Amino acid sequence: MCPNRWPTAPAATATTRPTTRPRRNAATCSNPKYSWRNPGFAQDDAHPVLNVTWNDAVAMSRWLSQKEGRRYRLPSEAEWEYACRAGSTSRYYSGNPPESLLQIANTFDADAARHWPALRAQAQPGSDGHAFTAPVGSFRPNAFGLHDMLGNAWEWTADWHDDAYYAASPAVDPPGPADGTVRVRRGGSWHTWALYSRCSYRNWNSPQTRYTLVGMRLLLEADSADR
Ligand SMILES: [Ca+2]
Ligand SMILES: [Ca+2]
Repeated sequence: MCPNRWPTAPAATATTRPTTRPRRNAATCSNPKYSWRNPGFAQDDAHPVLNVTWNDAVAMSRWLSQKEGRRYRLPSEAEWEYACRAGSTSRYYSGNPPESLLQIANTFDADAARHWPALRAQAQPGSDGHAFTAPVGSFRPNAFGLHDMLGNAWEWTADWHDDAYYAASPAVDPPGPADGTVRVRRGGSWHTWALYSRCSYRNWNSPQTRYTLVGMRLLLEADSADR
């Protein structure tokens, strides 16, 4: 679908002045004119980075590890889900009702649907307060104190995707498949329906893919002195 149609309203007004022309699904758009510096709508440094590839995330973790002398990396898919659930067994760490997401996550809500009228039927009823990205930490954290595990930006994980992997994986701390063609992302985004903004839901892209919904969350390994 249509890189050159994503978004066309001036960034400064995009959150306050709904466009009258339906925009297409951002998930399939990757116009070079948009980047992590310019996702197509207003952001500042408090917002999550978007438009970064899996390769970018790995490069960032290597750079930061070298800079600080500690080990940063992407979480494995299992680590990510453990961190998202924080001991919960429900769809969301707020419970099972989709409407509970409004309290904990920035997803595709009624505010966002004003910019994509054709997708209104899929929108979360009600308002989470953000049509595009929200400043990180705007919503209450889960039981581990982690914010935005669901919604706001999809998060790359370290793992390759393999549908059959978990049927025969180690039960504890599975490290992920040894190889593959696409990397797993988790958690949903500001443009994602409640159905997909669950702790258990998986999706994936090639390591070279970037678009306006996908960012990263790096894990900092605890030093032995921290444990
Ligand atoms: Ca929203
Ligand atoms: Ca997220």
